[in-house]
Amino acid sequence: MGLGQTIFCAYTAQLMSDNGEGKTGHANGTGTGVATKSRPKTKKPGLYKVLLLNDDYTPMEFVVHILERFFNKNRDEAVLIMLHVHRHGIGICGVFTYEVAETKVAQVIEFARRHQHPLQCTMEKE
Ligand code: TYC
Repeated sequence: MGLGQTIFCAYTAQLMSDNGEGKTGHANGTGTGVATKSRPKTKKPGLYKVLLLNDDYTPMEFVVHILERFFNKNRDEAVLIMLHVHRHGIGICGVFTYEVAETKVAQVIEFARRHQHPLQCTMEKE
């Protein structure tokens, strides 16, 4: 399923012509019908926190850059999040739908790997 998923639930998708009473509808031959409706049923997507993990080697400035680049944080927000992770061991970068969170985690890990930093990132259901 994709993002912003909508499930259409046709809960009364029956037609009178199928109900054994003939095409006129009722067996008494009045030619009346029964109104039927399909109700679009929406389902909220599950949300996932993307978490950054502390380590002893990744430079603080690199983590700040990650938060600006992949999580659209301004400098001050990025520094606060980085320091929170540095002090507490783990911190939230953002909350996203499953596929977006998965993509962010992969982007962060790959970007860190390319720069030879051990920075780790994971996701967790809200
Ligand atoms: N602890 C690192 C240091 O002192 C900085 C750091 C912060 C690393 C946050 C990872 O997710 C992290 N250089």
